[in-house]
Amino acid sequence: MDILKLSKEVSYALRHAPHEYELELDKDGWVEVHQLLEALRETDQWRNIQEEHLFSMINTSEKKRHEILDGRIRALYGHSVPQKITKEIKQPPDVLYHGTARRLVSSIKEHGLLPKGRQYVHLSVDVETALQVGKRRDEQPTLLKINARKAWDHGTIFYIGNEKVWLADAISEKYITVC
Ligand code: HQG
Repeated sequence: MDILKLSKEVSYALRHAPHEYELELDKDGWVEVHQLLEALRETDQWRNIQEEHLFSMINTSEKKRHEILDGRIRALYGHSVPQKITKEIKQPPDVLYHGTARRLVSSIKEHGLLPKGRQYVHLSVDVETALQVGKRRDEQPTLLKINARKAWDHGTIFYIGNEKVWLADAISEKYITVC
């Protein structure tokens, strides 16, 4: 079982394309584990997939992308489905980071951080994680420092994705410093 490939397909199904799998996410992004398993088993590649493979996908991943609770599974962040996934509002750490491509910085300085193709802007709790995110788009990514304390105090809503990933609807350029 190729667990990395499985994780990518589960992310695709639960973040972007549940309808391709005849799945319906509830408002918090959950689906029944057995429904996901049945949908995956329809392809040859995942014919023998069991719940234990989903557990090992979650337990061996360096990022906490998915969670299973009471027979249901969901992606914790990254959604692009049309129906808005509700996330828990929470006061963020005072400082958050975002890693991005050098070519995007001038637009971000002008318009702030926008969710683009996803439902939320994604922010990292530490520099290393933010740079890893940015490296997906640029081998020498730019690090942005977010004054999350000030943004929160001034009314920006933040949501928790997992312990390392925070979400926001948008971040005004007023709270962003280019490092
Ligand atoms: C950029 C992965 C121009 C933004 C990662 C980013 C993360 C702007 C891109 C998670 C902009 C959106 C999300 C503006 C934002 N003008 N560009 N005003 N505002 N952008 O992929 O944060 O590994 O949707 O800087 O690790 O890169 O899949 O967001 O470059 O946690 O679990 O628009 O996805 O997680 O790109 O990544 P994305 P992201 P996984």
